[in-house]
Amino acid sequence: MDDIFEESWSEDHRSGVVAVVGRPNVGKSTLINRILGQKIAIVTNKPQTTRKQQLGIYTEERGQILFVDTPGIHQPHHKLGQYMVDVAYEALRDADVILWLLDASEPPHQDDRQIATHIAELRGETPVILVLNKMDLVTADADLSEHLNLIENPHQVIKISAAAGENIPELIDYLIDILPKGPRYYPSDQVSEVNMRFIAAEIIREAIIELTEEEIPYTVAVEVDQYKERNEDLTYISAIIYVERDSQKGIIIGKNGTMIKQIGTKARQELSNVLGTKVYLDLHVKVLKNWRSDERFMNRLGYRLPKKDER
Ligand SMILES: Nc1nc2c(ncn2[C@@H]2O[C@H](COP(=O)(O)OP(=O)(O)OP(=O)(O)O)[C@@H](O)[C@H]2O)c(=O)[nH]1
Ligand SMILES: [Mg+2]
Repeated sequence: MDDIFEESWSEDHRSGVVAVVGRPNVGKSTLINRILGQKIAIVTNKPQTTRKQQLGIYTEERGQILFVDTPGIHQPHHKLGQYMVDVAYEALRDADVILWLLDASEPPHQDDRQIATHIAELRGETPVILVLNKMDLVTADADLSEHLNLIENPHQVIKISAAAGENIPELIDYLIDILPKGPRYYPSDQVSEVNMRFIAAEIIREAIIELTEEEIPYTVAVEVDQYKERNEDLTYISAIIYVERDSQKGIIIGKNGTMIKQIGTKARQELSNVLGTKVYLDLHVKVLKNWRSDERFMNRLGYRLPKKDER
């Protein structure tokens, strides 16, 4: 019998889907990692890090919250960007609760206003919790009225710091309170749905985003082509780093291979932390001309929305 049927929960148990949305870089992935106490999504200081919807499963006595991490909503410039924004709006539509994150340390952007408009259109009866993040960077006398006025009738407003872990239990309390009564959908020890290959590819992409500049972080896709647990203490991973042009390939490899070596070292350390084994990492770089504007290439790299009848 499946584990799920062996677990029991009280009659008052709550559960449901919470879509975590906001513009790029406001801290959505940081918040979900913080709540789960585990890294399920990569985080960088550059915008547009998350590219796909990612589920984070939080379970406790009172309920189970299915957090959906989404790509930052922005003005897209190519098909990949459009895909990312579509993913976020799709998540909004399917949610029991919308958690809208703002960066309290900066005035609202045009993108925030655009999101406000979309949420107003799409929310229907869905409660919206307005979350002001990065409060650790905000002085006590700061005027946040511009943020608070972005949306009418939020169900709750809460000020947090995802990075410092401030006010997170209060946020969880709010969520448990408004979620409908429902079962535990996943076993209590499961925190995500993604497989290790995907996590490995994302960690390699994270290292590249952190070590490169300008357009490079945005033009890179990573595909793990081999993932082998050689033994209890060693994982072998081989991955292909795709870029859009020959010049970008040159930058990723670097002079005498110095950049690719740095990327390998950084990614290997993080992979080792996350997997708890030593990691042997083999990286290759290939050019897929303008893949971000080519739907076939995007599909191949896993950037595709399921068709309506596949959902
Ligand atoms: N000071 C401070 N920094 C934070 C906080 N939360 C997140 N950050 C930083 O903000 C940056 C972006 O964080 P992410 O979690 O990647 O943001 P995101 O919203 O998932 O970004 P996208 O995936 O690009 O949409 C990182 O450098 C984080 O360390 C916070 O509460 N305080
Ligand atoms: Mg993210």
